[in-house]
Amino acid sequence: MQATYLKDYLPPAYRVTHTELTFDLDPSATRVKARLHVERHPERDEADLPLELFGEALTLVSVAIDGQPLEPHEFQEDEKGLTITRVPARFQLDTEVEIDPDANTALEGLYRSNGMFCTQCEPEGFRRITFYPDRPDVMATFSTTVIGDAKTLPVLLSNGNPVEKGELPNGRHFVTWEDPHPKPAYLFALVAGSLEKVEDHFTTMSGREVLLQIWVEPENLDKTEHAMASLKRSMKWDEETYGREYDLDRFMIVAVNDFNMGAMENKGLNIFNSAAVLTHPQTATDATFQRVEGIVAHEYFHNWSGNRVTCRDWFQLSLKEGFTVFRDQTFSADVNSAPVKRIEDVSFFRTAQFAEDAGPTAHPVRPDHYIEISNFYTLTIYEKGAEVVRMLRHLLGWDDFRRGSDLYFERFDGQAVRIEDFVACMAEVSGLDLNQFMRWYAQAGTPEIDAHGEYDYATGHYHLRLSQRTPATPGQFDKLPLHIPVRMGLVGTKSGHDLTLKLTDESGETQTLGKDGVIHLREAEQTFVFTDVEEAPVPSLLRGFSAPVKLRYPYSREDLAFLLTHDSDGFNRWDAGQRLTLLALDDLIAAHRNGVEKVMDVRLVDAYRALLTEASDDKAVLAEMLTLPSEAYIAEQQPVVDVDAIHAAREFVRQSLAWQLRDEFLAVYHDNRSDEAYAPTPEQIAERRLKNVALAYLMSVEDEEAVTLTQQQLDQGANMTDVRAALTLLAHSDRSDLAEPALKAFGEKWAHDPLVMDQWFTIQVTRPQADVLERVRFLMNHPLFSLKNPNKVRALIGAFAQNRVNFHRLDGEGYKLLADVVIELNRLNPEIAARIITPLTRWQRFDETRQALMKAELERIRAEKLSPNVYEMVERALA
Ligand code: B3K
Ligand code: ZN
Repeated sequence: MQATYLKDYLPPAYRVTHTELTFDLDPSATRVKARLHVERHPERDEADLPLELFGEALTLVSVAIDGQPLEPHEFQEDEKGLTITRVPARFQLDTEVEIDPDANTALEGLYRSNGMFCTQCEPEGFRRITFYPDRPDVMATFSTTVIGDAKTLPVLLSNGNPVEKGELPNGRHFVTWEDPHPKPAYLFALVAGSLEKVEDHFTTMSGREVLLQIWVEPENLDKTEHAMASLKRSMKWDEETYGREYDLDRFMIVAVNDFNMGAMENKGLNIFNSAAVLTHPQTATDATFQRVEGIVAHEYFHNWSGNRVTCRDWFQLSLKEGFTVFRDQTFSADVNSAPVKRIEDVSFFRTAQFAEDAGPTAHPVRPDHYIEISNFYTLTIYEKGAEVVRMLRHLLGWDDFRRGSDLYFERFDGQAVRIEDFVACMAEVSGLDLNQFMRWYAQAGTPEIDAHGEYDYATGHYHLRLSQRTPATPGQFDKLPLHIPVRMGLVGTKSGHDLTLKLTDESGETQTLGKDGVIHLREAEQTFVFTDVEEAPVPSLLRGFSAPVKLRYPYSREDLAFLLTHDSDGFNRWDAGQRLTLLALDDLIAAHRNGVEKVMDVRLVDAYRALLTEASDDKAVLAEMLTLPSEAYIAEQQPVVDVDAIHAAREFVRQSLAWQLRDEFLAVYHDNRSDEAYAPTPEQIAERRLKNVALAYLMSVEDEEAVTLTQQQLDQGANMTDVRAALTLLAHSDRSDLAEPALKAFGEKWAHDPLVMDQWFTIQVTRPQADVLERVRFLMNHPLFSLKNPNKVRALIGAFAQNRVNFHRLDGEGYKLLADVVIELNRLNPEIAARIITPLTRWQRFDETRQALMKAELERIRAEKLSPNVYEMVERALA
């Protein structure tokens, strides 16, 4: 299969200025008429260039230029599209095609979900709707007429504003929509169905009224309040923080059950996976409430970072995704607990993105080639891309960063641009040389920094030596040093306070950075000298995770315990606790492997006791501090992953803490039970989290009182956060006498609600008990499970693949199950198949037995007739 290369980019030969579409909707035979207003591209003004239109799975009915039907010899059609050999410099192209939405299980292009028609066009789905120059640098205004059955499809939506509607013969009706903002085809959307709406309004900063609508199936009308509130908060935040105002008279969100991703930022008509928009205290957990808020914000923010200014080509995907993730992360931090948001994001990043960056599918934030672009909606493009933008913000400071962002939006409004255009704006407003910084976009792999500090009592100088190296990744062997912002402090060991940072260069020139400063690491090895350091410090480095790197510093356990209590940076306080716990876990993992008795580190118990008893005013951070590193994160630290030793060591720590701090955990549980009515406020969320973390410790040893409290919490059913926590604890304990009836009752109670049933599936297949694989197979036959629904696949199969002890069973049955599903999905939904396969691609990290088993499954998949999506993943995994 052929790869596409960034270096081969050429502007399109023709551009489309205006696109008129007419859809005559039918479940299996929808007719799409397209009239494209086409002209030669000024940059490629050569006569005789053929017109190339992409098209897949389309049945061509007719094609005409300026009203003249084309003769068969005037065009060629193949499985990739349509080529018209000779066209004028300016013309109207009319095509008509037939498509089959019901046959579309890939969920790209036009398809049906629960009887509702909907679309997903990014990145290359529009070519499954009509013949089109389906690339992001072709931007046109759209006018779309949707025709459908008036009874079954009373609601007909598309981008922009409705301009005309009416009745048609045979019980049909139509609505015409106009979108005045030029856009690439990937932002096109259409929805038709029997939907109901919730409405609200937003007055923009210049005083314009915007109509806000959330469209859902009737039974979900009571689950939209939080999304609507989140939308209004996002609109306001983007005005206040980035000066960005909304630009249409209406903004619509539609909830769809079958959706490959979380949501899609189509202009004026965002389409959401129902899991990413619907919430109700009884059906959604706090985590879901927060996720919905973040995704609603993310899609809304795309209206500027993505839609008004879009990507020239798909290699630039991180231009819109990295920046927009950074924007949504900052938004969530502003409206919730900022340190906790950062802790959550970084925990996830260091587990999942680091693993991607160290594996066979590692790629730069701007890849230079791909076989299937859908495979590049990755953690590297999104999350590492966001970290790179965050580094720019650290390097420039907020004011210059904002000026750079203003310049970017102003200069490139209505255009399709490249990553360097964004960075150039940042360089221009700040005067900073960002040439070296651009390497962050080109080099894959996680840089490793080794740090050493030395304090000289006699001179009061502190020397900090930093060295950096980026490991080789597939196709990239030699890496150059990166420009890395290291935010830091020096915490005085006597005072416990941050000391003033006076950075002094060789010529003796001193720059005062305050108590919390950013130093610029640019060389492979660099020493920073701080003067007038009044007392011996412990360095607090990479505060707030100021760069996406692995930082090693030879901290003693005493240093870490000191930072855990004294670091002024909430994130680094938490990180010190993680490091301390990891050191203890290292010893225990070694003990487990060597078959010697495990001994709990008393310093860790003391540190946890202090956390639990010293009154903390930040419950949200405390809950994070009390959470042990996940098995996946611990695995990331090991040269060869030993799943069983990791699980045993972590359980040992959990249970030791539970035994030794039983009363403290119980007290925390009782102190954080509130009977206030549910609200997704940061305060309430923190209390629930803390309470349930405490309960989880106690349940790890099946403490009698905890079992009773868990059962009570479940029976009380105050909200899904508490219910899910309790049900999970029972189901993951050995008390099957309680767990089985509880699961049964829950399953019966919620059988009508697919999003709750997703949780029910997940809870059952994430149990550590050894019978899980059989349960997965059993649940795959459950009437409510379907491989055609991506949420179900994620809830059951995706969740099982995260169940480390069971997925990595030594008989290879876990791998086999996943491979079977990949093979099936390769046919139904290649995009999901190529995502769900990921755990198998990480075979290098495991022992030889598991490596062989995983590779055998990859080989078995390779022997199938593969979609480009799965082919690319398997080839890279086995390369
Ligand atoms: N831009 C969409 C991505 C959809 C791609 C699906 N293949 C979601 C988002 O990042 O907002
Ligand atoms: Zn996005």
